[in-house]
Amino acid sequence: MNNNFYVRLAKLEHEQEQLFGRINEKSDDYNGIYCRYKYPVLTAAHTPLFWRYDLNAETNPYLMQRFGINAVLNAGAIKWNDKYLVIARVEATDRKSFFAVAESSNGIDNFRFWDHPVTMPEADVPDTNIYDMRLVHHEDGWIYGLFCTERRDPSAPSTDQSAAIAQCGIARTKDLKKWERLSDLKTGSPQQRNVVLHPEFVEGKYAFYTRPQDKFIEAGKGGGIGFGLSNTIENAIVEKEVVIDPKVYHTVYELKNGLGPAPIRTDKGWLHLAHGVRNTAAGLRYVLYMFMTDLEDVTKVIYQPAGYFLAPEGEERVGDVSNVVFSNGWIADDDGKVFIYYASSDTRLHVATSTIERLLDYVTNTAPDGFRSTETVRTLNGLIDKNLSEQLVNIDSIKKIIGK
Ligand code: M1P
Repeated sequence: MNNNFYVRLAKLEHEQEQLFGRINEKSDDYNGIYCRYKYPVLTAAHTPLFWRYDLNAETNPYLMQRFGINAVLNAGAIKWNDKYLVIARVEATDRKSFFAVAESSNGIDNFRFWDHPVTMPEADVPDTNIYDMRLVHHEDGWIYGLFCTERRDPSAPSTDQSAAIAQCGIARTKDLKKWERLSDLKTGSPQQRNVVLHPEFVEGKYAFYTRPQDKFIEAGKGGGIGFGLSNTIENAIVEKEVVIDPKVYHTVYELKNGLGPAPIRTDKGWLHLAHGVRNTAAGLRYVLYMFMTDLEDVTKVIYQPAGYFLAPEGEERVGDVSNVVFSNGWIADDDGKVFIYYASSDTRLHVATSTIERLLDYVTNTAPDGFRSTETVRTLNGLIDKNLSEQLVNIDSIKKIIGK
């Protein structure tokens, strides 16, 4: 018997049970809008040992990994049978991503992957890579998964092995296990990523949020969060794409942006979470921002706070693609609690919690971007003058109360 094999296996199992059993704690830096949790909810180390190791001492005497997982990131999310489910982008060490469902009973810790990843049927033209699924329980009764399907650019010369084309793949399911693949979304744009299905019919049609782009990385002439309708979902075609939330110079979404999860309906409007990208001397910086659209006219943005809602902090800032936060999944509970799943630096998945009430307060009461420093100072002076004139809070007495 190979004792070393069993000693190491016991250690690996023990460490993973400790990881699963670790209670997630709220971090101390609550900002009144949302609360981050201290520990990532999913990492590569959360994937089952039986995905990574051949657990037979005869065929794997050195207990070496036979399958490498590089990262677990950008996850769609849904409440299903009273469980919090995320469908994560799992990236193997061969760079290929695939989807895998993990579930938790409280949404903040003890996420465990289902035994098998999703076997996603391929489209007519096989996908080279698939990632970033947005899950939507549509009013037609199906659960849809919209995701990016990436393939090599067939027009690229053989000397160029990095030219790629991104499009929106569409699949549907009733149980998150068996998936039916539909045709990729067709639009007038050369490429698409970050496409999201609106959960309700609009004018009796399927409604899509898009992100038109000319190139694989740069949005180019395209960009902005677009919107369009399709008569069918089986062969979805968006003939007319209108940009509802454009890129804007010198904002956090100057270079490109993209919708995150499907919007949440509230009595004041549709709440949206999106990512914005700007360039810096250190490379691209991805942050999350929010906006709200009208209940009657879903293409009309009625509130949009200036700046970011959530930006990478501390350890979140470092990973495979540093200085990135990205979200494509959130869950709103019936009691108004909201679980926001976001990945940091294309490496791991986190959760932050808020409530519909707080998110509405944030979105409707934070000043919009004035697009110039003068306007930023005007906004700040408005707050300063209000506080100084009202004198509602005496900082010294608060310091006495909290003993500082
Ligand atoms: O690397 C950051 C993100 O880049 C892409 O997002 P976008 O299309 O907006 O640039 C996606 O590949 C995403 O998966 C990734 O997290």
